[in-house]
Amino acid sequence: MRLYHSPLSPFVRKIMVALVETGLIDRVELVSGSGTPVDSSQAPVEANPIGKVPALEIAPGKVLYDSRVILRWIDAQAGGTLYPQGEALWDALVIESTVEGALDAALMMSYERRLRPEELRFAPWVEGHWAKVARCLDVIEARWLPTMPTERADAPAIALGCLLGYLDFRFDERGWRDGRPALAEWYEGFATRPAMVQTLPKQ
Ligand SMILES: N[C@@H](CCC(=O)N[C@@H](CS)C(=O)NCC(=O)O)C(=O)O
Repeated sequence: MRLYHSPLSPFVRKIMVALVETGLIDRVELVSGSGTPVDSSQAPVEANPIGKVPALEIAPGKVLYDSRVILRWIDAQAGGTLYPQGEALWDALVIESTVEGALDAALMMSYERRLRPEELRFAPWVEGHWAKVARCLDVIEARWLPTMPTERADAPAIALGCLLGYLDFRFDERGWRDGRPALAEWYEGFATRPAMVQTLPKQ
C-alpha cells in the first residue's frame, strides 16, 4: 500500500496514528506529496482529483480518500477496532464529524496566514473560523468527552488527538485549553500514546 503523505498534515496524522494503533503501519510505503489550493504542483492529483492528502493506494489503480473513508477501510482490515457497533456508531460518527469540522476550519485559518498576501487577509473570516473551532471544542468538552472510551484509541479519539495536536502546533497562542479542563486532561494522557508521540508534527 502507498500512503500519499505530508508530515505536518493533521488529516494524514490521523491515518498514521490509526495504522500504528492497528499494527498495519509496516504494510505501508509513504509517498511524499502535498499541495495547497494555490500550488498543486506537488499534490497527488492523479491519485486524488481534489489534490489533497491523505490518499491511500490499496491496490494498483485503486485509491481511497478522504481520511474518514481511509479510516473505515483500516477499521475493516483491523477487525472493527476503530468504530463501535450498533447505536453507538451514530454518536461516534457525529463526534468524528465535529472534530473534522474543527480541523477544516483550523486548516482554513492556517492557509489564510501562510498563503494569502497580508494586504488581502480578512480578519472577520479568520475569527469566524476560530469561532467554529471553539464551538466544536466546547461541545466535545461538555457533551461528548464523557462518553468516549479512555482505554483505547478509536477513530473519534484519534481524530480529536490530532485536532488538539494541530491546534498546539499552529495556534498555540489561541490557548484552546482555557476553560476546557476536561479536554486538556484527556489530551495530556492521549498525547503520550506511542502512536501520537511517533507522529508529532515538527517544524
Ligand atoms: N477532508 C479531507 C481533508 C484533507 C486536507 O485538507 N488535506 C490538506 C493537508 S492538511 C491538503 O492536502 N490540502 C491541499 C489542498 O487543499 O489543495 C480529509 O479528511 O482527508
